[in-house]
Amino acid sequence: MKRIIPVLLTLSLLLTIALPAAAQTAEQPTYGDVNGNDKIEAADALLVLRYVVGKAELTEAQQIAADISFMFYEEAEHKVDTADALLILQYVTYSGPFKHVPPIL
Ligand SMILES: [Ca+2]
Repeated sequence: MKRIIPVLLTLSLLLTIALPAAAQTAEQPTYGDVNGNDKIEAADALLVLRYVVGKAELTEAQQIAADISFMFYEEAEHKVDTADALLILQYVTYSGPFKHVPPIL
């Protein structure tokens, strides 16, 4: 059971990512796409890190898009932190919880 939860969460994240941009609203941002350019990339992780150290501002929708670690780790808090940046980078590099997930693009 412990192994299936990360798989289900990963699939949930991928389904969210795969939704067409037109179907999304400000209340439903794409998880991981913090800068809103319809791509999940290292630039999103960098934006999260800049926010964490106070060098960038994030809108409420961007904070929702950035706050993903709670989906993977029970102990994660609902706040934007370095764990979120790490998960975005792991998604980009198909490592960590994404290492068995085939590329969707
Ligand atoms: Ca992006």
